[in-house]
Amino acid sequence: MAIEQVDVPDIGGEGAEVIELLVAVGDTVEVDQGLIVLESDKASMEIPSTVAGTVVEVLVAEGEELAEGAPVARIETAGEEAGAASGEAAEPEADSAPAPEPVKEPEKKSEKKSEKEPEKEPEKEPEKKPAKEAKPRPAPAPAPEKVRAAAKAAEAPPSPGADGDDADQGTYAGPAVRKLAREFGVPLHRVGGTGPQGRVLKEDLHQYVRDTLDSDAPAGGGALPAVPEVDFAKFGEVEVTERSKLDKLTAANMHRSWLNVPHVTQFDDADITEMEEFRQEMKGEAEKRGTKLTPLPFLLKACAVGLRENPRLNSSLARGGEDLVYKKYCHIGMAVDTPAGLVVPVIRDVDRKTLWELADEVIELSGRARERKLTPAEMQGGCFTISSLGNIGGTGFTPIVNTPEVGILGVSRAVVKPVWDGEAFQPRTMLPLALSYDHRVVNGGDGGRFLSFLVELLGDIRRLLL
Ligand code: CAO
Repeated sequence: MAIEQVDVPDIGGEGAEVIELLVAVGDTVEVDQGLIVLESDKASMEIPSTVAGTVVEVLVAEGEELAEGAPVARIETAGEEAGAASGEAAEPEADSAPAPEPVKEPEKKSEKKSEKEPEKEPEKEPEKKPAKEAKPRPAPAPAPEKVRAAAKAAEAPPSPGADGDDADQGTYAGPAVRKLAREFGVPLHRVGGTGPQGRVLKEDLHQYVRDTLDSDAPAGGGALPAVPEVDFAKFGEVEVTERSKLDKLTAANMHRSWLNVPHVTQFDDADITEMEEFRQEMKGEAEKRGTKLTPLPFLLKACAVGLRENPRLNSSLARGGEDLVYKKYCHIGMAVDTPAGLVVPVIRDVDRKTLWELADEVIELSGRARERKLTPAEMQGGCFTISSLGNIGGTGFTPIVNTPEVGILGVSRAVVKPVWDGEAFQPRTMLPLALSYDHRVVNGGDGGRFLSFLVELLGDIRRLLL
């Protein structure tokens, strides 16, 4: 028997909060089985087990902030323990059956915590405890205890004078939030915490700053009039559910884009009759390859060619609008509708990939998006976004630009329509497209040219080769 420790892998360089524990002490886990769910500002992701065995210790709690290398759990495996096995043989967990132990764990934790807490600088401890430090220790048990104690200490109210504000005692917040509050000069105790046990989250701080700015804005100025709270229960039965962090982040991003970006949306229909014939012909081959060729890979390809020909659509504003950054790469985001909320994984180098490669990547990324297994890095670096509601329906919608990108293509359901060819109506498969763009960067001419070009490309997909 050996005890292996599972740590947080590379999660894209930033800290993330534990929002769910997927296992408990005594559970049997397989390799790649999720142990916990982390949620950062950009994504929620499962942290998988790297070994198979029985969970003997869960080293984190919901609400803790973790970074790469932080210990997650200790797992008893069937294999031989590498290195200092003799030192660990004396440990109770290694000698006895692990399952009956968990009841005692919380007491152990708090004892160790009170012993070690006073010397710690709460704000910095969790980041300072990567697994790389903990792993080489001959007896691994004390290291995770320390980590846990440190994480708790970081989350707990600071000791008087620790951050110079005694009034913040009794306020729970993670180290990153405390740091941000200090930078803004925000008294934490005034911020209403919406996290577990009233813990102050980063979004709470953002909201506090926004509210303060709004309330300070001169009457008749740019402040948004507040929407009054309504007691809906007065009018009938209601059920109140707490929104997921992802949901709230999406809402904040949409709001920011809506308020900052002057949107224009242009519409057109692409005649995809021939493209659809080709796609249907390819269905057998797609099946043989173990993939599925939907209209989306064609749209990705057409957008890549369109962006190459209309580089303004592949740019972003920088330095507060002083500069325009033209991107020489072509990474396109695709909106994916998941049970946890809207996510936008980014397909890299679309211009250099074949339709088959794009088809595979659409399936792979949308699958992992729905399983909450995307990393933050996989949602960064987009140049343009496609939001396809083709599988859901509708005749058109006005997508919101995913700023700092300057364009987004909304795709609705293709339908067969009678189209006048100059002599008679012909049944043609028409795909409704809506291009929204940032009018600070893209003018009507750019937008019109880009959309007309897309329509041409999709109308005759041979042109994608040119
Ligand atoms: N017109 C007609 N049929 C369409 C279509 C369109 N525009 N787009 C897709 N379809 C068809 C596909 O061809 C497939 O049918 P077949 O199996 O017969 O070929 C079926 O609809 C299902 O497609 P899919 O959803 O599995 O795959 P996709 O490549 O079209 O889309 C994805 C993938 C991830 C974009 C999609 O599943 C999704 O999540 N869409 C929602 C995006 C969203 O929420 N946008 C709004 C953001 S703003 O709130």
